[in-house]
Amino acid sequence: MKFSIITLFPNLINSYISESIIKRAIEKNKIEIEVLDLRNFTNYSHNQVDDYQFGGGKGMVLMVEPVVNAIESCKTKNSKVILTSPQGKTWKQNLAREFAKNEEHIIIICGHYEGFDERILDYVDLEVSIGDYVLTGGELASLIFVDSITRLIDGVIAKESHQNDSFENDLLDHPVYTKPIDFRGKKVPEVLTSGHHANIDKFRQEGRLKNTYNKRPDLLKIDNLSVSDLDYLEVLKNTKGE
Ligand code: 6GU
Repeated sequence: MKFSIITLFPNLINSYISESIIKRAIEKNKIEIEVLDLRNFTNYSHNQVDDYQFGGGKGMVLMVEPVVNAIESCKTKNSKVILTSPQGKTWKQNLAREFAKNEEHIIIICGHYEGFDERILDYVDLEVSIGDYVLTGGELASLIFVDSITRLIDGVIAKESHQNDSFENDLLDHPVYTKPIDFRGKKVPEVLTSGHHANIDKFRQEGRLKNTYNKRPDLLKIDNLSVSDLDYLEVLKNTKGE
């Protein structure tokens, strides 16, 4: 998977991708990240990339020309062009999964300033937001796209690590514990140290249901649940999630 990130702040991107799992994914050739400095693609003097909006109004607007030049410098017939914007479709785990599975080159344009010239949208496949709030720029959002897609690419992290992720199967993940077994009287549930795998599986599935019921009931989709899941949900309803 190749990512091309078009940004006014290449250092922000380079700093994040030079650490941890993303760094390792690059070293293992699972992904390639190309960082394109938008200022290198303008034909205006003083590396200008933004200007006032026609019609009046506050704030600077990203100009169409440098953005389109940057896209055209790296686009091939297999590229998907994403624009970061609070007006976009909300990024979700299922979108990350689709991109990880189907795409080979993702171009991400980091929006900035008050907005972007509307004509940029003609060169974009998908406008994406990371949530209902406004950021100063698209760099954090672009890193979120790269990160959430990369960890789903084969060989980046162990498969088992994301099969049970929150949002897989529309449930949050179950609680997990590590040593010590007793922390100030708070004990690790005994079943987890029992070695009884069927009981552990049951405990974990109930943990997923309980977490989702208590923290994100909006995610619970009855159609996706088994009969025993539904039975346990009834228990949760009767005990108010305890
Ligand atoms: Cl992708 N960009 C900006 N600038 N603000 C946002 C966003 C993106 N997603 C939510 N807010």
